[in-house]
Amino acid sequence: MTIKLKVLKPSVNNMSVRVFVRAAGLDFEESDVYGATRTPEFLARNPAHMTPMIEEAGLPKGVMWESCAIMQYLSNKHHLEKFYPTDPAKRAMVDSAMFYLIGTLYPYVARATYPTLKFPQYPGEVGASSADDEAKKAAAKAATDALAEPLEVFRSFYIDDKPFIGGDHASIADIRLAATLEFLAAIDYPLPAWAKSYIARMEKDLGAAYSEPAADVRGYIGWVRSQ
Ligand SMILES: N[C@@H](CCC(=O)N[C@@H](CS)C(=O)NCC(=O)O)C(=O)O
Repeated sequence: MTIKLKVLKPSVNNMSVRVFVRAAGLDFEESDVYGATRTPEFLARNPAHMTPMIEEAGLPKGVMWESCAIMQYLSNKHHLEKFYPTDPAKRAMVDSAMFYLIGTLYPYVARATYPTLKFPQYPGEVGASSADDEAKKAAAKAATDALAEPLEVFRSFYIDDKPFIGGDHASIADIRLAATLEFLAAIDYPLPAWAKSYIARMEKDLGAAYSEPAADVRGYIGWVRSQ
């Protein structure tokens, strides 16, 4: 059955699933929902108005969102051991890396890059408040400075002496991490050498499955920076 995937192309949350369905060779149909995520029709199916979203008749509510959960679900459903190992200990590392990314690394990435990317920031954050430009710049800088620690955790703990978090092959956690790192180009973040070679290794390993969705993210970054 063809997977119906709803996406916003400049987003790295979306890039993760877009890379994954291509790399896994799944049968999918992708549609761009730019400007449509808050329409009554979309909200009726997905009250969180979030992409990436997949639609499948077999899902309890017919749709699901959250990039990591989508990759986990599709890996389980299609027995994609290579991307999401079934061995509990190996799987635990992949899960831990993804939770750490979503819960710790990504909020820093968003606060550091969203102002430049012209994406809305989350309520309660300095960037979304009525604070002046100086306070907003200081907040973005604090988030940028905070990136070094989780990045180093990915290198030293999750990747360690292997090419990927998944070992010899890119796992869904690697897809999620590499896509996230793409946004750091927006602020000219000085990526450590390991991260540059890691992204290159991902792109080499996954080929067009990686570079095609990455081109949309990179194209958007190039466009905002040219404004
Ligand atoms: N944690 C979620 C984040 C998803 C998310 O923030 N999606 C944004 C694009 S980056 C979105 O669809 N926004 C549209 C909206 O809220 O209307 C994931 O990893 O999938």
